[in-house]
Amino acid sequence: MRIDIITVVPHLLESPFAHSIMKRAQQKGLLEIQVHNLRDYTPYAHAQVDDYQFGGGAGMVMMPEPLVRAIESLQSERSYDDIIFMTPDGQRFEQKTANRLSMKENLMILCGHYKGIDERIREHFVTLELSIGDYVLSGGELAAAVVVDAVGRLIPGVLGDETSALFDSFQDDLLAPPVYTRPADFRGWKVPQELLSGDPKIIDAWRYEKALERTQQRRPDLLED
Ligand code: 6GU
Repeated sequence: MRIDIITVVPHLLESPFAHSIMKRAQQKGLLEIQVHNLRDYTPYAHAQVDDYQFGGGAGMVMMPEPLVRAIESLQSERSYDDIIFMTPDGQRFEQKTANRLSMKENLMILCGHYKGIDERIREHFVTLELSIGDYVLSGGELAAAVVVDAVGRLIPGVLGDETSALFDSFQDDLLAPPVYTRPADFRGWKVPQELLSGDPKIIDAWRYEKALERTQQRRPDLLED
């Protein structure tokens, strides 16, 4: 999968993909992430990319021309399955969306800044608008990093143990069960006997029961449908 990200703050997106699983995904050739500075595409003086909004009001709006130049320049190289705009008024990004996006070949992500982007870009280019939750971030970059991480780790071969994503919280509408590591007795706090039993049936049953219990306690809404 290839993901192109357009932003006015490319530095914000350096570290999130340079470590851990995202780094390994790129090294394995399973994921290519290209971050593009919107200012490289503007025809205006002083690398201007935003302007006052028509009708007045506080906050600048990202101008259409630099965005269209960036988008069309990328589109001339390959076709995109989705052009995603990160925005707090978008559809809520959930595991189901991550699963669906992980099967795509080429994704483009636009990061909004300031008051947002000119509406005509949303109408004519954007195919999917995503929010990562009901709170406002200063820009779409951190939200884009969240989406790329959640999607990237689902690409087949990215996670070392192919089955491990299957046990994630939310993957089956259940929260993950508790986990333990050595020592089996830490300060007198003991690891549940079931996990030490060595019997896969006992272990699986215990994990399922705890996942269900935890979901009932913390997120009963997940069990409703
Ligand atoms: Cl995608 N962008 C911004 N600026 N704020 C957000 C968001 C996105 N999702 C939640 N809050």
